Amino acid sequence: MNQYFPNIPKIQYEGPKSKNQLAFKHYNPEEVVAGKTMKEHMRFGAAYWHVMRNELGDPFGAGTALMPWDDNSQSLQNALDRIPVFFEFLDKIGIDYYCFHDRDISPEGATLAETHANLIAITNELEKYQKQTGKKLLWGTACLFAHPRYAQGGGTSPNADVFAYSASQIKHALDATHQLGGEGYTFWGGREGYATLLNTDMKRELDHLAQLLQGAVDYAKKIGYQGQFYIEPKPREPSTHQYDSDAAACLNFLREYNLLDHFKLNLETNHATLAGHTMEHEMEVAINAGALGSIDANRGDELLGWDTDQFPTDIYGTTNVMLRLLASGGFTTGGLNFDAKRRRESHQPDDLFYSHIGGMDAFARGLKIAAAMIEDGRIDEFKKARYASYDSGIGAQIEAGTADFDMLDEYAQKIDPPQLDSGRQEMLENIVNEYI
Ligand code: XLS
Ligand code: NI
Ligand code: NI
Repeated sequence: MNQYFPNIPKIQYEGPKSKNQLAFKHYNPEEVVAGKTMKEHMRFGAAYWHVMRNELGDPFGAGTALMPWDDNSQSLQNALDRIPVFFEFLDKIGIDYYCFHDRDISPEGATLAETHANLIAITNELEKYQKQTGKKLLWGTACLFAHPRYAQGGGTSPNADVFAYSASQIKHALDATHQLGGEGYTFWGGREGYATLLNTDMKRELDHLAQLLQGAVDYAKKIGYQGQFYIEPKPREPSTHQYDSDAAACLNFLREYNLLDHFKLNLETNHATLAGHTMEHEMEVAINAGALGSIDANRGDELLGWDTDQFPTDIYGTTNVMLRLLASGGFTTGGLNFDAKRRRESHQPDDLFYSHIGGMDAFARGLKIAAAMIEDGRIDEFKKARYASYDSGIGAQIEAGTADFDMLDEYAQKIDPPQLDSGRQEMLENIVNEYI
């Protein structure tokens, strides 16, 4: 496998002192940290759409990415020809999992039947390569946002024929995911939202969205697909308001429509910040509900207010993710999927490697730092001590639900006015910086 990236060797771990930019400084796949190998903790995935299909355009200019293997056509042959390129990439970078949208692996045909036939041909080819290389599918998804028919939504389109198209596309994407042994299946509702309430029946759209998800759950059962379903929250972009706007909104939606047993969340850092949250906030919301499924690893830019999908190189960010991942027991079906793209200026194929190496190393450092912080225990102890008043006495009665308002009123009138301890934010930040 050395045809499409001739300048690139198989990327190896060389340790923190190495100056080789085509080597890992921190990601050492077989190194054991906190009881598991790094590889087992991370379960890194590559996004087919970014690695193979992102031309690196922006709203003001055309794509810049050099893809010498691609003839730029929408033909099935061109789609087939991309597959060995992708697997050479996976092999050289040492990533075991990948994720796809149906439409980025396989082109739309002249009819829906032809579209589905294309996907079957591509799925068979992917299966062949997976078998040859041992690479695995983390999750699949259907692209219900790019084609103009989905301009007003997929499941939430006001047009019932579009709902039927959505169902048809998901059905076939589920077949492909099932055939490829996909460990999960994601719904990212790119167009499942609205631009203005003047033309939108929100209640009906949400009912329809729930019906679409229920249909997918039912179909998966029918074909014996046992992978994990995910919803990926994002507040806006492309639609003005997306229904799956953040972790809490998704969980409420799933609860309201009795879907909570079938779905977990696929959280993305850049989406968290677009929603006005931190990634660690989103993770805690999901973990508290037992619904953390998978992670789309990237970051936003503090100066730009959109989904820049930058590679995660911020060590505070990766540490915060790994802290929560470790505390929650780690991934089962999920992984760290690099939903991240190179900057428009980084247009050469080699940049695919530099970017992923950086992301993988940043997560490896995050893992080591998080494991050391947990082992140190000072922050956990501080947090625990902060709530100690609930461990006994009146606090324990409050938590047990045995203190009613009369009792609390009587208690409050008896005691001296409450004295607060310091929250010590700065001291805790200093402890974090001892490790970074
Ligand atoms: C877009 C989303 C998308 C999903 C998969 O912002 O992150 O890439 O991960 O549909
Ligand atoms: Ni994503
Ligand atoms: Ni995104």
